Parts: sequence; C-alpha cells; structure tokens
Amino acid sequence: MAPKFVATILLFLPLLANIVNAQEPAIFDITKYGAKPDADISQALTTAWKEACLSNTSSRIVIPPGTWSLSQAALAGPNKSPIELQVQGTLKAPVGQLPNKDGNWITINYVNHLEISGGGVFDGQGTEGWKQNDCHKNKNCVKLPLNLSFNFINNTYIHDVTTKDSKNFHVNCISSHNVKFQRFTISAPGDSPNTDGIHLGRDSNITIIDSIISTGDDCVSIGDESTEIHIENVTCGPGHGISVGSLGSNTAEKDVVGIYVKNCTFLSTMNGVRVKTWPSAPAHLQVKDLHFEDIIMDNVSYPIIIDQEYCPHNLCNLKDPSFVKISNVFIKNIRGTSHFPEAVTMVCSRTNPCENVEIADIDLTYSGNLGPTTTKCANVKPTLVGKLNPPICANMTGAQSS
Ligand SMILES: *[C@@H]1O[C@H](CO)[C@@H](O)[C@H](O)[C@H]1NC(C)=O
Ligand SMILES: *[C@@H]1O[C@H](CO)[C@@H](O)[C@H](O)[C@H]1NC(C)=O
Ligand SMILES: *[C@@H]1O[C@H](CO)[C@@H](O)[C@H](O)[C@H]1NC(C)=O
Ligand SMILES: *[C@@H]1O[C@H](CO)[C@@H](O)[C@H](O)[C@H]1NC(C)=O
Ligand SMILES: *[C@@H]1O[C@H](CO)[C@@H](O)[C@H](O)[C@H]1NC(C)=O
Ligand SMILES: *[C@@H]1O[C@H](CO)[C@@H](O)[C@H](O)[C@H]1NC(C)=O
Ligand SMILES: *[C@@H]1O[C@H](CO)[C@@H](O)[C@H](O)[C@H]1NC(C)=O
Ligand SMILES: CC(=O)N[C@H]1CO[C@H](CO)[C@@H](O)[C@@H]1O
Repeated sequence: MAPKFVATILLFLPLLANIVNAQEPAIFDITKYGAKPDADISQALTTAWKEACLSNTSSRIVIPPGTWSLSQAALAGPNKSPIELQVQGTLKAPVGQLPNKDGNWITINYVNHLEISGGGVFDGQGTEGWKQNDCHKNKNCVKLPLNLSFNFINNTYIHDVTTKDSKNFHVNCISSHNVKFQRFTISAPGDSPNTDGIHLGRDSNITIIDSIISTGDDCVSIGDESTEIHIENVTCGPGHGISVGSLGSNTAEKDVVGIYVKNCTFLSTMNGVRVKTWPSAPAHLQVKDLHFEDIIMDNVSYPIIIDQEYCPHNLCNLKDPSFVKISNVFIKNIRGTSHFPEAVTMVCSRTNPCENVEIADIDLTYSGNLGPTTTKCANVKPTLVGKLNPPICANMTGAQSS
C-alpha cells in the first residue's frame, strides 16, 4: 500500500470516529434513573423519558433484560430529537387496577420520530380483568384500560416487541401519521373479551407488516378518517379478523380511504375481511379504495363480509338504511376454507348501493354438512373475474347482479 494512501487514511480516522460517534444515540438506561427489579419503575421510566425528550441528539431509552413492574406511564413529547424506546425485558402491568383508573397502561402522545424495539414484552396481565368485563352486553360496564395507547405520533417504527394479555384493546393508535408496525406480536386467548389487536382511527399511512396477532376480538380494527392503511403478511387468529368500522353512528365521522390487506392468513377467525356500517344511523361518509388480495382463509367462519345492516344483539333497527357509501372494492385471490356455508356476504345499503366492486379468483370451500357454500348479496353489482367458487352473488335480493 502506498505510504501516502495510508497517511491519508490515518488522517481521516479520527474524523470517521467522530461521524460514528455522532450517530450513536445518547443512552438513557432506566437503571441509572433508579429502576430496580421488583419495584415500580414508572418514576424511573418517566424521568428517563423526560431527559431523552430534551436531548439535542437522538436518544435511546433502555429497559434491560429482566422482569420489571410498571404501574402506569403517560409519556409525551415534544421531543427535540428522535427517541428509541428499547424494551429488552418484560414489562408487567399490575394485576388489579391501575393507579389512574381513567388512564391506559402505557400512553405515548405527541412524539415525532419514535422507535420502539428491543425484543421485549408488554404484559398486560389481563386475565383477572377479563372476568369482570361484560362490556359486550352491558352498556354501563366499567371500561378496562388499554394496554398501549399511541396518539398524535408521527414517523414511528414499532418492531420486534410483543404485547400480551391486555385487559382491553392491546394497541390504540389514533391521530397518527407514518407509523409502521413490523414483527409486532400480539397474543391473548381467543375467549378474552374486547381485546382488539390494533385499533386505528384518524390515522394516515399506517403499515402493519410481518406480524402475528392472536386475540379475542378484532385482529385489526379500522375506525373513521383512516387513510392509506397497509396490512401485509399478517397472520390473524384466533380472533374476529380485520374489520373496517362499525361506521355511521356519529355525524362527525370522516371518510375511510385506501385500505390494503395483502398476503395475509386468517386461522379459525370469526371473520376474515369485513366492512360494517350501522343501519338507521345518521352519518353520511364514504368508504373507498379497499383492496383485499392474496389472502388465505383457514376455517374462517365468515371469510368476506360487507355488511351495511350491521346490528349486533339487535341493538338497532333496520327501518332506515346506512348512509355510508362504499365504492372501489377489489377482492382478489382469496383461497381456503370457510367454517360456515355463507362464505361471501355483500349486503349493501339500499339507498347507497356499493359501486365499482370487482371480485376475482375466489376459491373458498365449506366442508361441513350444512349444504353447499353460499353467498349473500344485496344492492351490489360486482364485476366478476376469473374462477369463482362459490359463484358470487348468484342469489340476489335487492338490486340485480350484472
Ligand atoms: C441543546 O441545544 C440548545 C440550543 O442549541 C442549547 O441551548 C442547549 O444547551 C443544548 N442542550 C444540551 C443538553 O446540550
Ligand atoms: C404530526 O403530523 C401532523 C400532520 O402533519 C401534524 O399536524 C402534527 O403536528 C404532527 N405531530 C407531531 C408530534 O409531530
Ligand atoms: C409512509 O410511512 C413510511 C414509514 O412507515 C415512510 O417511510 C413513508 O415515507 C410514508 N409515506 C408518505 C407518503 O408519507
Ligand atoms: C412474514 O411474517 C412472518 C411472521 O412475522 C415472518 O416470519 C416472515 O419472514 C415474513 N415474510 C417475509 C417475506 O418477510
Ligand atoms: C406472505 O405470507 C406468507 C405467510 O404468512 C409468508 O410466508 C410469506 O413470506 C409472505 N410473502 C411476502 C412477500 O410477504
Ligand atoms: C374451526 O373454527 C371453529 C369456530 O371458530 C372452531 O370451533 C373449530 O375448533 C375450528 N376447527 C379447527 C380444525 O381449527
Ligand atoms: C342460492 O339459494 C338457494 C336457496 O336458498 C341455495 O340452495 C343455494 O345454495 C344458493 N346458491 C348460492 C350459490 O348461494
Ligand atoms: C391496555 C391494557 O389493557 N392494558 C392493560 C395492559 O395490561 C395492564 C395490566 O393489567 C392492564 O392494567 C392494562 O390495563
């Protein structure tokens, strides 16, 4: 090697080291802030978070391996620089009530450039709470807290962590933009009430990818004002599947645009992909650009459902139609088995029929003894493409099929 070249490299080495150092985040290890095993770490975590928010360079809050008790934490920005919350250990919620009964277990609000990582576990210890939960049948029930509540967060990457046994919804992600969940595991038993996996609402550009969601309620539920939601390579089950809605009950609701569910697998879920809107409900809004593609249904009770007469427990009436307009729906390459005969349901609003619906390459078989696989359709004229098993909308009520 030419001496001059070596000299040049030597000259630049300190500079290189500086560049590397500049990229290393400042570390905020909770044990440096008084966190001890077997004691509530909420104070240590909150203090570390506050200091990280003030950091002029990017920061990393570290929760080391081990089991840590966390009674509750409400963490908020603004943050001066990107923050990473690296959870290497297991965070355990209290078994009983949280200190602030009106709050969630862990809330993170108003943060820009957040990363949650580390391979650790958020353990909601919900088993006790589920027994008390009767919200599915009692309107005045005591609402149990959410496990992870993310609101007004932007440019966030949440990956390689697990949330288990939440007392209620596992994750609520509201009013947030550019958020990606990857290798995000959710686990709770199939009979745990109201334990939705990820609930989205008033969000844009959310990606949920390469993840496994097993729970007692919706795998992913998508509320109003959601746009550009991408769900890809996600396995759901047990649970209730991926749901848009229920929509229509509140006049303030805004449009849902751009939902992409691709390359997903549903294992023994109650529904596969579903859109539900309330009849006799006041809100006029649009639901459009829905893409459900390359999906495997394995023993799914109701694989494909658009239901604009959604009325569980007969808590509403069917006198008036839904005013939610559904259009541009693409359902393509859906294969597998249905646990009940009615594999495809498309019951659209009689005053706002579904428009521009394309259904291509469906192969759903029903192996039970309740007769052949069926479809139920109303107020929709889908464009049919490719091989379709069962024949789609062969039996129509309401508007005629094309
Ligand atoms: C961060 O930057 C501000 C403004 O440049 C400066 O006043 C402050 O002292 C810095 N804080 C730290 C902790 O370096
Ligand atoms: C997030 O983005 C929205 C929309 O651009 C913006 O209004 C909001 O202030 C941002 N929030 C944060 C915490 O950066
Ligand atoms: C959507 O979010 C991802 C991060 O998950 C980001 O890389 C991408 O630029 C965002 N797209 C838009 C259009 O903002
Ligand atoms: C799909 O997700 C699963 C589960 O997280 C993962 O093991 C697999 O590598 C992912 N596939 C691709 C192509 O990334
Ligand atoms: C599609 O999903 C299957 C099953 O989850 C996974 O094995 C495969 O890697 C995924 N492919 C892509 C491109 O994500
Ligand atoms: C199929 O799904 C039903 C209803 O969810 C469930 O009871 C049954 O155990 C499942 N069968 C298999 C083989 O997984
Ligand atoms: C159509 O309806 C008849 C009678 O209700 C039923 O026997 C048949 O299986 C249905 N066919 C399809 C494809 O839904
Ligand atoms: C979200 C949620 O339900 N959080 C629960 C997460 O688990 C802790 C532990 O019970 C519960 O207290 C929280 O309520």
